[in-house]
Amino acid sequence: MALDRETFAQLLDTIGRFVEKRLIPLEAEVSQTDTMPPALVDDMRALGLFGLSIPEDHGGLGLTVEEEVQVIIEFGHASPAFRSVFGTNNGIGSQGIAIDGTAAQKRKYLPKLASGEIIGSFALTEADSGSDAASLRTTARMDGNVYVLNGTKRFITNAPNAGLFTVMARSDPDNKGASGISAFLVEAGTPGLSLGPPYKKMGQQGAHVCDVIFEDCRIPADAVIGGVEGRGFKTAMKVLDRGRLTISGMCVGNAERLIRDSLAYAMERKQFGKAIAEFQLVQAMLADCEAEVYAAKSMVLDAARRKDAGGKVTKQAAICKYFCSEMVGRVADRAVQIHGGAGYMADYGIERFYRDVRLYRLYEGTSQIQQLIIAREMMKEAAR
Ligand code: COS
Repeated sequence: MALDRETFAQLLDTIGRFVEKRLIPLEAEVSQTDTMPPALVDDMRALGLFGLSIPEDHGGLGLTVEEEVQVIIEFGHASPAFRSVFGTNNGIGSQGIAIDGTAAQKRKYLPKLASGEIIGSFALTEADSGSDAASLRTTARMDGNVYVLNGTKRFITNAPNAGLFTVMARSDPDNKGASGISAFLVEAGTPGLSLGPPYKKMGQQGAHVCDVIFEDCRIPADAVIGGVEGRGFKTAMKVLDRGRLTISGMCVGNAERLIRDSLAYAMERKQFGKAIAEFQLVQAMLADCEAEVYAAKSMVLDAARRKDAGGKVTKQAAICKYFCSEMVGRVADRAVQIHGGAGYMADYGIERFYRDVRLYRLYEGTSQIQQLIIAREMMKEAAR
């Protein structure tokens, strides 16, 4: 543990109160306005939330993965859009640097990401390269002592607010495979970098996504993460291994919230002369939710501990992402069912969560990609 038990318990307690008192009351407003109140973002900065995972010597809290997952589960008790404000700074928007960056890159960017002075964003996906990430076509051509980027990145989370992009691009045009890809650090405002309009999404209003366009965008040679070409795909995969654990934590937190709301509703709502929670068919739905979230929480904490112990968790991270994202989808569906007509009405917030959690089965690798990774890792283990 990076923090002593008492300090970490205090942190969790502070975050729990922040979620209950500040975030939950704002859920409907943020969803309706699609805007995050700037004062709330300032409070998140003051709490250190942008630097949960960033090492202490670079200005972050330096939490272990297990601690970070516990914090994220707490955050999952509120709408996912809130976590998205600082999610990329702790995850895909900073981890490329934290894992594979040079000492100079870490010194230059991690403190600003940890404080929330800048927002980090991860640009991997393209129009024709989603699940097949290694087929990406954005190019990084060397011209004298600079790289020239050309291409369009699609559906990039937090891009509208980002100050720094981790961009995967093909630095070796003759190499169409994973080893032809490098990861670059590109600052917002660099000439040749522009943004598409924000997408209208199914859910998670308040979190913003757009395309990132590179047209003859010239960046210095030392913008390659780690200073070595050809390692960008592996950097991206390592970043995703970690990211998939924190998403799993969000799934657990969201499921806990949905169970809490569904149980409260079922114990209060009366039909046929008694609370609907007294009916065994409703109890079955509640029990299935509780059993599944217990399994999900146990597995993500186990995988996080394995990662903290230095193990490779590619398979475990994929298992967690697969199970937890599918689990919260089932829990959200049952939550609507338990709430009946009220579950379908926007006033109760349940239908909003139902839409919000749908994303978990898609981003940072679809459920089908997680299945593929799990089976591949099983075969590798068997062959050893
Ligand atoms: N950690 C470290 N290295 C990894 C790795 C990981 N988790 N996963 C793969 N690699 C390495 C492999 O070992 C291989 O290296 P060698 O050539 O030295 O052996 C290299 O990366 C290429 O890997 P692989 O051959 O497995 O690549 P594939 O093109 O077959 O695809 C999948 C791998 C499908 C797993 C990958 O494309 C993927 O995760 N797709 C989903 C992308 C995604 O999540 N997109 C969401 C966008 S971010 S919101």
